Amino acid sequence: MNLYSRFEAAFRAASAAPALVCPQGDDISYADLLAKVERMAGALAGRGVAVGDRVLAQVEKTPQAVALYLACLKIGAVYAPVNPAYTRPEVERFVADAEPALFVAGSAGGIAPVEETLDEAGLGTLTELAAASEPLAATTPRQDDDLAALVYTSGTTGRSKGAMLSHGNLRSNAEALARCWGWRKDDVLLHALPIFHVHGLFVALHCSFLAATPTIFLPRFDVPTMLAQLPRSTVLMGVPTFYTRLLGSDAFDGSVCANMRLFISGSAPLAESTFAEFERRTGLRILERYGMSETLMNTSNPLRGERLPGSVGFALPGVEVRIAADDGSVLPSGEVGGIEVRGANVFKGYWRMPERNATEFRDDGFFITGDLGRMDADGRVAIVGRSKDVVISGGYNVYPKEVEALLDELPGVAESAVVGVPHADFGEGVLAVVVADETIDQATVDAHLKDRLARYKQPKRVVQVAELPRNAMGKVQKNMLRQQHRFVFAD
Ligand code: MCA
Repeated sequence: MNLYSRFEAAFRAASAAPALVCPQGDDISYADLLAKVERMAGALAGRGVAVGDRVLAQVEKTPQAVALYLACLKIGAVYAPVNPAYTRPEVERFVADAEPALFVAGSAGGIAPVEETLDEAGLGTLTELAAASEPLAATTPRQDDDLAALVYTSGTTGRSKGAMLSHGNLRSNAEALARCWGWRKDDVLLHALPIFHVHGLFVALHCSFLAATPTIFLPRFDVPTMLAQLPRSTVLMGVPTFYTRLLGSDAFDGSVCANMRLFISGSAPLAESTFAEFERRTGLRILERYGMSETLMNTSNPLRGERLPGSVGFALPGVEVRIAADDGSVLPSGEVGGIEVRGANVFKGYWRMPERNATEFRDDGFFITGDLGRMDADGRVAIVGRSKDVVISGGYNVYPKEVEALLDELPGVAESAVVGVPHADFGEGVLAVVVADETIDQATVDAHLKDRLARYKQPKRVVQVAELPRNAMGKVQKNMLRQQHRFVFAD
C-alpha cells in the first residue's frame, strides 16, 4: 500500500482539524494539507516526475516542504531530503549519486525556503507552480517493497551512502511507534526538529499523520518558544541537546509540563545526569529510544513500565534485535557485541552499492548496525559504544574521515585525526588534532572548511601536536586522543 493512502484516509476523516499549527504563520488544517499535497503532486507530475524518480530536496522547514514530501509519496516518487546547511560540494555529491529528476533547492545566494526557489535552472517557484497546477487527486498504488525515500549518510569511508527506505519500512515503523507510545486522538505533538532526517520527518510527523492529530510546527528549536508552546502540547520528540537546553532555563519546571504526557529522546545518547535532573525538575521520566537512518526505530523504553537511564528499552513490535560476535554468532544475554536488526523496518540496502549491501547484511537478513550493545535476559538493550568511527554532535552524525580528508589538504599538514570529546551542549564536540610543520590554528581551519563542509561538521577546536599516538600496528589510537583531550570543551 502507498503510505500516503494510509495518511490520506486519516486526513479526510479529520479534515477540519488542525494539521500544522504554526505560531509564526497561518495554521494548516488537514483539508488544507490535502489540497496542498494534491496541487504539489500535480506540479511534480507536470514537471515530468514519474514513479521511482528521485526528488532531491534541500529546503527549509515549512508547511510547503511537508507538502512536497507527501506529494512525492503520493505520486510514487522517491523523496531524498538533505540538510540546508550542506555546502555546494556536499550537495553536488548527492546530486551525482541520486540522479534526481528534480532538485528543489536554493539559489547561489544561499538556501531559500521552498516557496522562494525551485531549482538551479530557475524554473520559477514550486509554490507558484503548485498554485498554477491542476490538483492531482489519484494516489499511485505502491507495494510495500517500493522505494519511498533515500536518506543520505556520509559513512565511515567519507563517501555518501543513500539508505533506501520503502513504503513498507516507513508504514510498519510508524504503526509500531504509534502503538508503543500509545498515540491518542487528543495528542498534540511539539515539533522543533529539522525535517530532513529520519527523526523529525518520519518518527515524529508520521505518528501525528497516522492519527491526523495536530503538530505544533516550529521552524527550529529555541528555549523561549518551547516554554511558550509546552503548556498546550502533550508529546515532544527531541535530541538530548533539547533537554539539556530546557533544563538550563530556570523557567522550565513541572508546571510548564502539566499538559505533557511524553518526552521522547533519540539520535544521540541521553546522559544519565540529564535523565535524573529532568525527573527531579518535572517529575517525569524521559523515554529513550534507539534507531538509525537505515533501520528507522529499533527499540524503545516502555510507555508503561520502567524507563531506565542508560537503556534504550526493548525491541519494537515486529523488530528482532540480537547481539552478535564479529563472526555473526549470537551472544548470550549480558555480553557485549554488535547490535544486529531484522524486521519490516530494515531498509532495502544502500542505493547503488551492491558490494556494501553484501557485507552489511548477514545471510539470514539481519543488518549489522555497527553499534555495540548488550541485552539483558528480559530483552532490555543498552548501547555501550560504537564500532564505527562516528561523532554524534547535537544529534547529527559526523564522520571523521570526511573532515580529516579536507584537513589533510591544508598546506603543511602531515596528518590529522578527528574525534568527539565531551561537550556540555552538543553531547560530543568535534575536535581536530593535527600534525603539521606550519602553524595550523582555528582560523586557518575555519577558512578552509567554510565552503566545503556544513558548519556542524567543522571542528569546534583545533589542537596541534608533534605526533599522533599509534598502536603497534601503526593505527591511530583515537581512544587515547579522546582521553587526552576530554576537557577541551570544559572551559
Ligand atoms: C548547530 N551547530 C552545531 C549543531 N547544530 N554544531 C555541532 N553540532 C550540532 N548539532 C552549530 C551552528 O552552526 C552554530 O555555528 C553553532 O553550532 C551554534 O548554533 P546554535 O544556534 O546554538 O544551534 P541550533 O541552531 O540551536 O541547533 C542546535 C540543535 C540542532 C537544535 C541541537 O543541531 C538540531 O536541531 N539537532 C537535531 C539533529 C537531528 O534532528 N538529528 C536526527 C538525525 P556558528 O555559530 O559557529 O556558526 S536522525 C537520527 O539520528 C536517527 C535516525 C535517530 O535515531 O533519530
